[in-house]
Amino acid sequence: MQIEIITTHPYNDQSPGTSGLRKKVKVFQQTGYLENFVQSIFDSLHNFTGKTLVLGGDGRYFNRPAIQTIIKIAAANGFGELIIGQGGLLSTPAASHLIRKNNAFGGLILSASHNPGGPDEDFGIKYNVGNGGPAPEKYTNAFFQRSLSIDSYKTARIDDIDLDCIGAYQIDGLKVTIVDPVADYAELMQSIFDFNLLKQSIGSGYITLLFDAMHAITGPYAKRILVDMLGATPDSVINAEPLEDFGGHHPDPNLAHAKELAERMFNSKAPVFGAASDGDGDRNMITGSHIFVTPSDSLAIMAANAHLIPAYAQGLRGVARSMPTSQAVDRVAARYNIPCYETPTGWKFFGNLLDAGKITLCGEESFGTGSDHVREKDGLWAVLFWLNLIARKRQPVADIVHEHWQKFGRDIYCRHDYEAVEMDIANGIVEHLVNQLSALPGQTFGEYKVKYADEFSYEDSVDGSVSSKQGIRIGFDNGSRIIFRLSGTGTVGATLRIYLERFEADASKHDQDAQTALAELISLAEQFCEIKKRTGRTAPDVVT
Ligand code: VG1
Ligand code: CO
Repeated sequence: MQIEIITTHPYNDQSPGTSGLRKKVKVFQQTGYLENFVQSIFDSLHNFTGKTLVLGGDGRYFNRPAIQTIIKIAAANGFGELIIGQGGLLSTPAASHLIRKNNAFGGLILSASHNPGGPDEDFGIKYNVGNGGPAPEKYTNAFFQRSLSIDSYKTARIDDIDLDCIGAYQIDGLKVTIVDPVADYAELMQSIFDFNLLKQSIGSGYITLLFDAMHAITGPYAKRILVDMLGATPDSVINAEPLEDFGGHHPDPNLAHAKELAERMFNSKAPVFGAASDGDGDRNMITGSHIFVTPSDSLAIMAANAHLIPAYAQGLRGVARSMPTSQAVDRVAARYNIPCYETPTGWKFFGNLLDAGKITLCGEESFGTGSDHVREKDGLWAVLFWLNLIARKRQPVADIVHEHWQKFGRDIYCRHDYEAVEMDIANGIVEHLVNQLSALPGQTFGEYKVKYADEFSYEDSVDGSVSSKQGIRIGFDNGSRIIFRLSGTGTVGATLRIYLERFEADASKHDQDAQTALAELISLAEQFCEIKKRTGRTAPDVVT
């Protein structure tokens, strides 16, 4: 294999965010941009000669050329085998599973997740380590440092690989294996859930369902598992064909972006269960006939009922949630006397807890839930979890949710996103918030008395690493919280996320609309951060 060393110049903006490096496609198309980042990753890793790398992406625009480029750089850097999803496709959880199943050294996942795709939209790349999970911060920091001084990359002079043909090729010392992106993942799902019960419940018509793949990666997965294996009617999966631009939409599974699903779940002929997933298949939105389940509640309900699922019948070792996720799961953990961990936003912080066997389930308010079966959040897994729950409990989604609230109380919750805020304004808001923190504790605002106000800092209980500045928290005496964070996945300006939460124990008040129930906290949040005042905006761009 002929290897070339190509001279390059460093870019100064290759710092990975919450989940990998995300930029506009046009940025990635600059000379050497992708190459630099991939070489910076390989330069920061050690002892991988002859080892296996998993490679795949969510199929968005630029996926295929990027994979061909990466194959050549990986070959030149000495990997022994590349396992690639057919067509260059792999959902994020399926990639995580392939890394684990094949004892691979790591994997590169090409995705910008829920961000839009297309020539003028977003692309992304993320490195996952040998446990199948996103690279922890010590790696991502090293990648960035290396990218600032890189002056050359290595590439192999080989022809493009035919990504569409399943099979193995040998190119000198390199083996390239093109695999069915769905098969191993489907088998894993079969080992976790009660597929016979699901087949019966769907076949008998007890469960009717609608899954919106949003023209993203989960289409082929949902068709194979829900339709071919479990017998759902083919029209149960909508927007099933992956498109490079996701049909021009945001592949973001929430009521705002999964419009068709939202409409059908709230009309008179609504199916029993409805769900959607995001660009790379790691997120999930759960709905039932005339009900939307907030992700924080979904995590808590899953934890409370996990013993009904074959793989978790022995109970949970512990649970974890990201800091802005509601405290609903904490109540379940307390009731069952299992540990509950609070981590910063981003799946990379769950990896150590999962590896150490401290937790079995974990989740985030941003439509992500997962378990120790892989090291990523997993959209279809959550869908199958809920289907299995409905089949076992023989209850509609709304009843499951209401029963849960009766037992544990309801953590009324919502998130407001202000997108593409000018950087200077966003930084000004954060500074303004930080300046107030020391004076807030003890102050009373209406029925809310501030108990603590700080910037969240996390110490990993497994390796002792510390991650600071992970969001601003204002907590009140009655358990309510307001949290402010700047997004680490956007590509235009800054996105301010405001998370609001209030506990309601009284079952007669559980049916309130969240925005109404949280109105006082919402206006307090504005008083603290002044986003409307400073931007002239009147409302958030997205409310979830
Ligand atoms: C967002 C979510 C976070 C999630 C991350 C990656 O990050 O808030 O919970 O882990 O996206 O998810 P941020 O920094 O924009 O708030 V995905 O599905 O984009 O890989
Ligand atoms: Co995603």
